Amino acid sequence: MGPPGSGTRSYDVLAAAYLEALLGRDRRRALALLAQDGDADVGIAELYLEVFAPVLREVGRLWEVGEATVGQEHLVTATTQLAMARLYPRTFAAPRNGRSIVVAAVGGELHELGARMVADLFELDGWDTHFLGANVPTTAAIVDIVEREQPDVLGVSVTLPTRVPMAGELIARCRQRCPDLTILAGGQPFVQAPGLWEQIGADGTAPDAGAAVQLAGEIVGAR
Ligand code: B12
Repeated sequence: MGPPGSGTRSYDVLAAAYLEALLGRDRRRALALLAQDGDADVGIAELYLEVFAPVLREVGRLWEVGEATVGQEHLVTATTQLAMARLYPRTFAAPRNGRSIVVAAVGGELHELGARMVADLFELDGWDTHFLGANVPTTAAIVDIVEREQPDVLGVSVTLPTRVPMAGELIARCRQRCPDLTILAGGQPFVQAPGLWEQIGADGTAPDAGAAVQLAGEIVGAR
């Protein structure tokens, strides 16, 4: 892993320090750590994929084994959302590439950060992004946006295995209305079960937000 910005620390060392600060409920220190190398130099994709995502997964693991409280998990989540938003002046400054994507998670799915990372890294790559967030109450609401925006790609994010069937329903409905739409499905169930994306009718999946941008670029570029 390369050093963040002009500093000498690697991203995994930064991730460990960020997590430690947050488990100590010190968000001021956590946010200062991220800014230490000068925000302008730190890679946004690297921060997302090598600091925020592993830290969120680790706090989930700690919670599962009883070593982190729900409060600590919420603090990590809330601070990371803030840290992501703080990078937005740079995230949204990339030159446009003329492509667009809608990213959403279906009703009952409260996990939002993975989907948001996907949307943000597409934005950083120059796509126009329509991020609906987690828990969009009806599939009709998502279909409606897709019909109005006519994006190149729909990204459906799922974390809870119980939400996979509803994602499949959404994909089927979008196919009826927009036959040319490229649909990617992603999130932890798709990492754990290779081939699940195909079973629910998607055109592909990717294990992380960076790989999702690459795959979508390849598919849309080949059309
Ligand atoms: C934060 C969190 C929450 C928060 C979410 C807040 C929010 N605003 O997002 C809250 C407190 C709401 C929550 C609730 C619950 N959670 Co929770 N949560 C987590 C935690 C700690 C982090 C999630 C996260 O942000 N991960 C980091 C992101 C970046 O990773 P990611 O989602 O995998 O996304 C990446 C890729 O998958 C991919 N990707 C994602 N979407 C897409 C889409 C496309 C198209 C593509 C191509 C790629 C792609 O790119 C992303 C970025 O690289 C995880 C731990 C973990 N292992 O993730 C548990 C975890 C997901 N939760 C879990 C559970 C059990 C729950 C609850 C059921 C707990 C409960 N009993 O109430 C509820 C369910 C709520 C609901 N109905 O959804 C379990 C799920 C186990 C399972 N398989 O079912 C986990 C794994 C914790 C654990 N170790 O047990 N949770």
